[in-house]
Amino acid sequence: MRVRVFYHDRCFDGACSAALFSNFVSRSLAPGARIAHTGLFHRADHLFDESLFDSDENAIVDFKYSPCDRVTWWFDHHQSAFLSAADAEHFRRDTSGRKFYDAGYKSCTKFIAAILGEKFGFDSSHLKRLIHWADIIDGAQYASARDAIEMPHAAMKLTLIFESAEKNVTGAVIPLLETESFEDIVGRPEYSAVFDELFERHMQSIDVIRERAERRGGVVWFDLIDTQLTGYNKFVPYYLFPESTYTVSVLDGGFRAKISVGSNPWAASEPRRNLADLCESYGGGGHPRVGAISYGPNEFERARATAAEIVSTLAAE
Ligand SMILES: [Mn+2]
Repeated sequence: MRVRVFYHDRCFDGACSAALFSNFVSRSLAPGARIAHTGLFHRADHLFDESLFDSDENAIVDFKYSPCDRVTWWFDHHQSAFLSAADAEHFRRDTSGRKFYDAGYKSCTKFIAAILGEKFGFDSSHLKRLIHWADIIDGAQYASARDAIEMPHAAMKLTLIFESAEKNVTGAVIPLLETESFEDIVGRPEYSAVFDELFERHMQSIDVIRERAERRGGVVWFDLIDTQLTGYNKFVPYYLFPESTYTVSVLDGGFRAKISVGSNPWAASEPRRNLADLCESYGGGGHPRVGAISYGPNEFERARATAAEIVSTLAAE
């Protein structure tokens, strides 16, 4: 049997979800199955290349719903899980008993562990560190902004590698997550060298963001399009501006012009605006506390205009 697991790429929770589901496949669902992993990104044009739904079981974890009938498993916890009302309706009518959605979970990994335990009798306690850390990292449950910036734990270091390494290593690490500790993975020579370089760049990005950031009301806003940065640690703004409530940024993500909208996990009062709703109104999505919008690779002016509108909206809160 062949199984293909599609996961949210360059995302710690996406990788942990893929590792946990693959572990369930090889230990319980179909021992001996050949398992392949395929990463998915949010982008302005097509999300799914349906020709890749080529296996006996095609599973999607931590990513949007696909109504394609060759998809046999689905787990997601994003508020923006459905591209359209028709997709949501398609999910509602599903009778396979293998498609699951709960936006109440902070991580898809913990959601999958709960469902596999409850409905399929799968004990995932041997992966409890994986599940624990996916929930901390995807739920932004760090003790402080300083903790999030300094990345003292190996799971945090691995997150930086997933999100920022020039060569995407997420797919190569997924099988290791089933058997090795985060410390051992990050300690491998090929990854520790990558981490050191990225951490250095991460530290430099703090200076770039400090230089570029402007405050408007409770909003910190910055434009990184003409910098070398293709991403940044989303907690840097709150480390630099602990009083802020929201962050809006635009950057050149290579295959997309990306607008990121976030809220301060350590804000004195709970941010009121649902950022998934706000991003959905521009064709993006996410979670209530963090969202993003992707435009075409050269639509920088359009991205800047949208970001400016969002800054005005959030500054008026
Ligand atoms: Mn997730």
